[in-house]
Amino acid sequence: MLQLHSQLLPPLSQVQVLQLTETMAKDMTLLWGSGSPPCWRIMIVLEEKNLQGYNQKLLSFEKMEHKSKEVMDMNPRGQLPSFKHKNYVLNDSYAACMYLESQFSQGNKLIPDCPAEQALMYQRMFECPDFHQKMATVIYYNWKVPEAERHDSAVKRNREALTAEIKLWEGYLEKASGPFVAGKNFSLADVMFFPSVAYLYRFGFCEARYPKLAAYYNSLKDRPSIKATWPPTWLESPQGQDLLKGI
Ligand SMILES: N[C@@H](CCC(=O)N[C@@H](CS)C(=O)NCC(=O)O)C(=O)O
Repeated sequence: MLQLHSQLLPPLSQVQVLQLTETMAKDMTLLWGSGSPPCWRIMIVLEEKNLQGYNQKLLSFEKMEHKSKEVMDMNPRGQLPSFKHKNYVLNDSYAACMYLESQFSQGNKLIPDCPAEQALMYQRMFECPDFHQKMATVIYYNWKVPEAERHDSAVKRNREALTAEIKLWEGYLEKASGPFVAGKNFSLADVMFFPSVAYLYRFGFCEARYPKLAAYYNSLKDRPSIKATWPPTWLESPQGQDLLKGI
């Protein structure tokens, strides 16, 4: 991958850097859905790496556009995000974000060099699917489980599992050495974690009960990369559902 600051070449001007990053972004295509945390992760990384100007298409889950031929051709799982750089397909948000960070040196560095910081970053980053899964199990219970198969005991168990998971993260944030989930610097761990945290609040999670989580959410929601990629459907209708009230 082209290094922007090669020692053999004179330094590039701001305008040249912008032109180069624009050219790189033109080789990228993202098919995405509004409000989807995995889609949001890739969009945050693209902003952090100054890769604006990529080809993108907003598709509707309601209209089942994630099962359209255009998506299925790129992603046989029929899921969003579907992403490619040149002809390299990276449909999984973790794969795409790690690839972008390793291939593009410009913009913000999202994996720290310090071994201790890096270890914590990877640990938190790969714990995020646990958090996300437990939240999704509660939110999508009625949608996923047919009426005849629903049980109050399962709802209770799922909510308890989510509560325990949230307590774990509240504790992590309490012990963190900085404002980010893996310490002093914004990293891929935040890229993975923040969209799921925002999803919690979108679904009626109470800010007062977990002050560290609320502070984390409120401090990051105005970060430029996050603000620029805020789900458009959430902007259109700021009031979400209250499925997580009482958690
Ligand atoms: N592991 C994938 C998960 C992607 C995913 O679950 N996408 C959801 C939207 S958030 C989707 O497309 N669901 C529709 C379906 O599975 O049919 C990633 O992290 O990118």
